[in-house]
This record gives sequence, C-alpha cells and structure tokens, in this order.
Amino acid sequence: MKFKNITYGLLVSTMSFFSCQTTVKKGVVSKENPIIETLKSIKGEGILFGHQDDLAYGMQWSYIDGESDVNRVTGDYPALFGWELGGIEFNHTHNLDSVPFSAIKRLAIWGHDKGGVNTFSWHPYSVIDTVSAWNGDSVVVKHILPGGAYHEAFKKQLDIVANFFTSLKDEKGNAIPFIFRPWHEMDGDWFWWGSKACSSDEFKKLFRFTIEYLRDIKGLSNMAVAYSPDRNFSGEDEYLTWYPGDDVVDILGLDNYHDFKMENGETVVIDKLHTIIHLANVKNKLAALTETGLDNVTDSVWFTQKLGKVLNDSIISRELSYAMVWRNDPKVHFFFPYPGHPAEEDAKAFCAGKNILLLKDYKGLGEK
Ligand code: BMA
Repeated sequence: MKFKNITYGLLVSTMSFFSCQTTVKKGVVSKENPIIETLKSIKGEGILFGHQDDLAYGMQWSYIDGESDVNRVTGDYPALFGWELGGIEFNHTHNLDSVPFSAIKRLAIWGHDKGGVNTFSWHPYSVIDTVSAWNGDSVVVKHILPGGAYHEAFKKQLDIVANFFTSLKDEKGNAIPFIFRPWHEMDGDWFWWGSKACSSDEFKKLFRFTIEYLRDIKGLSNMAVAYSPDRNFSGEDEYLTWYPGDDVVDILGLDNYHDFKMENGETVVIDKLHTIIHLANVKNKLAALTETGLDNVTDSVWFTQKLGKVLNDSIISRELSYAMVWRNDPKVHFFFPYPGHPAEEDAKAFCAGKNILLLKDYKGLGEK
C-alpha cells in the first residue's frame, strides 16, 4: 500500500474540485473526466481495490453508515465503490438486489466525498417483456435500437438513468464524476444483450446509442465509460468483437471469475490482462479488472495466491488501474471475507500489498 513520493497536483485538484462540464460535447470522455485523468496520472503507483455494494451491506450488518466489510477486515475502505442500477429503468425504488436507490445515491456521494471512485453496473430488465437481464435467448436489442418498435420506450429508461446520474452532486452542487459500465459480459450468452441474442453490430449500436444519448443529449460529461467483456476471447481481435469505438469508451475492462477456478488459471487471467493492457496503451485508454472474485471465498488463500499473483505480475502491477470484487450478500453469496472468516488474514495481507490501493492510499497520492 505504499507509493512513491511524487507530486500529484492533478489528483489534488480533481479530488477537491470535481466540477462538471455542463456543455454538451462530443468526443472522447477521458479528455474531460477527472477520474480518467487522475487514474492516468497515478499509473504505476498501484491498483485501486474495489468492492461492489461495499458501503450498503455486508455479511453481519446492513445499512449502517460508515460500515464496510473491507474496512472491518483491513481498517480501510476500498478506493473504488461499485453500485448496481438494475430496476431503476422501471422506476423501482430498490434495485434488483433490494438496495434502495436513495441509499445508493447517498453512499456514492459519501464515497466520492471521502476521495473514492464510484462505478455503476446495470442489469436492466427488458423493456419489451420485462424479463430479467439473465435471459440470453430473449431478442431485445434490435427492437430497442433507433428505428425499433421499443426505441422510444428504451429512451425513457435512459432518461431515468440520466436523472439518477444527474442527481449525484457534491455538497457544493457540482456533479460528481463516475464510471458507467453498461452492457457488460456481452461475449457470454446469459444476458439479453449477450452473444446469443444479438449480433456484434447490434451490440455496438446499442452501446454507442446509450453513451451518446447519456453524454451528448443528457449532458453527462462527468461520466467515464468502461467496456467489459467476460473471459470468452483470445487475442486482441476477439476482445474487440463487440467494441463500440474509441470515442465512447475510456476503460478497457475484463470480468473474470471463471479462469481463476481452473488449475493455473491465474496465468490465463494474466495473459488476458496483458492483451487488454496492450490495447489500452495503443488506444490511450485505461485497463481494469472490472469484476472478479471467488464465490463465498472458499479458498482461504485466494486473495494472496490467486488474485495477488495476477496483480503482482510486473506488467499488470504497473499498468492496471483497478480490480473489483463482487458483493457480500449473506442471502446470496460473498466475495470478500468478513471478521472471523478463514480468509480474513489472507485478504488483509493482500490489501496490505504495496501495489494495492485502498481509500487512504489513493487519497494519500493526492496529498503528496
Ligand atoms: C450477480 C449476483 C446476483 C445479483 C446481480 C446484480 O452476480 O450477485 O445476485 O442480482 O449480480 O447485482
């Protein structure tokens, strides 16, 4: 968790002055987005560690302000807070995991205020038949694209998403920057925007429409965008099968749980991250392990021996911006240990690694 002593004027200024450009602009978001600029400026100093729903609930608590399973185990918060929007598109008051949107808003603002970064995933129900995201056979995408019968209805859903993002303001009323990671794991066949239910061309149009609508029509220039396929690719061309274009993506991501479960799977994850890092450098983008983890942390040394091994790879350690594990829901599954869990000490040791940035480490970079 240590870092070199260098000056981060940009980080200081972006942490204390997260202002929002309200002008409608086309072009690469990263030129204007403080998160992207900051993450670029600290490249090589460490990898931000993230946890989904970290501040909302954990294995032995729920909705207690200031609580966090990562904090309970390590004494500090993650530097990156993940949140889920599924359900907002139907104006639900709670997301599909029963987290109130009012809490997400409050806690995301809190996380930002403390110097952390917020990233939002979205598992929307289909606007056509209200089936959940996990309907890989359901043909939805072509009907919600421009010209499709459900395009206007889809736009109304994006309006709701935009309203939520617009409501994320700091105490001075400035819009806070965030990462949006829509239409993830498209190379898998489990979502209605996945490989079985739409063509890559339809997918690219959907991704592009979503970002251009939110950014250029709704004016969300404080939004950075992550593209995150699952593990079903080998090499750059396959990784880019669904890539919508450099002007609508800031972060090249990877969701990968599965490879970690294979014998020596870490080397496969390392190879895939090398592919992504190389592409990100060519394109002047960031690279991230946007989702990972071991379901219920059944291996008590998974953090140091598996994830740690990947993140300690010399290239990854230098080039990856962040890595995020999934949520801790006592009713469903968890991906970070809690006090008393057999993996507690190992996760603590992993988080103490010199290239892993928790909240204080990340903030500390700005205070140097
Ligand atoms: C999945 C699981 C589900 C959850 C979904 C969206 O990976 O955690 O229980 O509904 O993410 O958060």
